[in-house]
Amino acid sequence: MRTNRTKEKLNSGETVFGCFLRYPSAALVEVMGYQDWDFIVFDGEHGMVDPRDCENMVRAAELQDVTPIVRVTTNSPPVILRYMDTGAQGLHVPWVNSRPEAEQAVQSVKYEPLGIRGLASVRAADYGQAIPFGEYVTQANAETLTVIHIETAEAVKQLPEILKVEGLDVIFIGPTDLSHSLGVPGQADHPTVKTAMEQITEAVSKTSVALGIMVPNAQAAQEWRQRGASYITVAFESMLNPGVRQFFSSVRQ
Ligand code: 3PY
Ligand code: MG
Repeated sequence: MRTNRTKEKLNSGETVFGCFLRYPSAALVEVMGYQDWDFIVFDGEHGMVDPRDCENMVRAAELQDVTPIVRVTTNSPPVILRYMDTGAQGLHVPWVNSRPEAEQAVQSVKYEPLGIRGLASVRAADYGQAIPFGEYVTQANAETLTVIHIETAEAVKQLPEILKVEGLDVIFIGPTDLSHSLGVPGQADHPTVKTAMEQITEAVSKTSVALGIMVPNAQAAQEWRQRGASYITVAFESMLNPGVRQFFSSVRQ
């Protein structure tokens, strides 16, 4: 099984950068593999990525040595299983609002004795062709990365309890859903949202769990890096848009 380079970097204190991709395209992952991302998040929540697409996108990511991570729609073990079986090395679980939900997320990613993930000769296990199951299980438990989204008012309230769960690698702030939950949809800069984010940042800083966030641009990435975030993501569209706009502002004068 491959080393999870994103997890390795995070564990050695480095900051990692990733991109959310909602389009089910292995070719696009291959192209992005030339762009120096640490990881790409294949989006099965707000994107069209189903398990079959995910498997091909994972292949492209492996080709390019980018860590393949997936975001699922729901915190459900059978749903998570289908995506993790493709060989994705990490999982984003949206809308985690309580300690039991956080436990369920970790348990869906890990095999015995850490979790309940179903075991079979799937792609993640090299189809049972490479190493004995026992060794694979140990490696998979060590290499997989569990990221949970804290993106509701309830989750912020429950965060001290959520942080007691063993096996969480990243607490991820979802600014858009958080603003929505706090009654100011889309206003990630609203004081109420900022206060909630501050609470999350402070609670996570007292633990060994990494802080992650979605940012709109490089300036916000730098700001969040200074505030202690080490798992920083952007959306594919926020990268594409400035380049295209700049092109047209130069050529259509
Ligand atoms: C949010 O902002 O709600 C997210 O989930 C970002 O990925
Ligand atoms: Mg969200």
